Amino acid sequence: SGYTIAVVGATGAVGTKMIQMLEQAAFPIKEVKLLASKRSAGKKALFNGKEIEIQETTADSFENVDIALFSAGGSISKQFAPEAVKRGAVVIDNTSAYRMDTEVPLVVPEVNEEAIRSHKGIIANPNCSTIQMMVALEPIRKQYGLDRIIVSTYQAVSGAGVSAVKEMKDQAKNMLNNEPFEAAILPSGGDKKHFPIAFNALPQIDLFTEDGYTFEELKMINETKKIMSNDKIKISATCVRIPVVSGHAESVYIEVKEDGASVASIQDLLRNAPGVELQDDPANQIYPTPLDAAGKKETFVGRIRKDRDQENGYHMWVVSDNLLKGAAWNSVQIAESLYKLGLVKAKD
Ligand code: A2P
Ligand code: 11C
Repeated sequence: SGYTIAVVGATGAVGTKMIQMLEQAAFPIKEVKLLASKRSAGKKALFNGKEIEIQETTADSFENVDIALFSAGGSISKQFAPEAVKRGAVVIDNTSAYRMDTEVPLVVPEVNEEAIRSHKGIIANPNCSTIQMMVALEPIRKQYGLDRIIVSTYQAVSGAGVSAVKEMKDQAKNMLNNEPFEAAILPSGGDKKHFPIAFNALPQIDLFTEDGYTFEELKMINETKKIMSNDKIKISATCVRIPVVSGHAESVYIEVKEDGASVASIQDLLRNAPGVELQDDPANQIYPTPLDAAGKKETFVGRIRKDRDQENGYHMWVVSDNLLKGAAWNSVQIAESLYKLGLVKAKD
């Protein structure tokens, strides 16, 4: 007995990690269905050492499924999430398709687990760069309140999928060998121009909107307000892609509302916060890096400093594996919360 779980996008950068994270989930699993496009049908993947055949995603794939984890792009979620819900599954969607829908809870379990109680079939997993910032800032918000957030990101290429990582590695190899290289994916598959990411930094993630912000930046802004249930937080973001495979890093500046904060008190809060590991000892060169964070589920925080001019201003450096806490692990944690709160009964 246990849940029947579907993974949609099981061959992708996030989907393959979802399979690994499900192996560590704190709920009983009866069966895992691995779904992708027709191109992958018949390929095999391992779950707990057992080979499972990947199937093409169709509406009927969701018969008897209890929980469906989606990470195959927004249009696939739009097409199939309602089909899964119609068949009685709870959908945990890792795309941006439903995040700002007022009917859909947007959840980081360390921050707003209780929001899943109001789900109507779909629960949204926030954008990776938003999630790790929420994990780091919620303990500070709870204690001192937050007036303003200014964040600049240094985002890994795996956030753009398996093919973008391959393109970066090919570019790097060719550049080192003085051979011609191609750029066809980044900064955004949907935009007109493409630039190399190897040995570069691209100040564009996703497409530009009318006012000069990218969609990735607007995701960080709008999702933060929704997750923290506070439209009044002042927040601005600059999102940059750097040639790292996995692990998003963020320089985060905050202004707290209440008096009494200090570097030491913020360090104490984060030392005891769920999902956070404090790595903050500059004298011994201890601070988080993407290479260290890759493969781990925690959000790492270091370089906590007081602003030199602004009385209530603090700076910090926040790093987490974008494919784990930023995506697959947060999705599986939401499934754990559904189980823990008794919100999904296995169908048989
Ligand atoms: P496939 O490998 O069969 O194309 P990434 O985010 O790494 O680019 O991965 C995208 C994921 O979305 C892959 O698992 C991919 O499967 C899946 N996908 C793409 N198109 C479809 C589709 N039409 N139906 C279901 N899954 C899809
Ligand atoms: C990136 N944050 O690093 C993006 C990937 O809304 O789920 C995730 C996009 C999303 O490129």
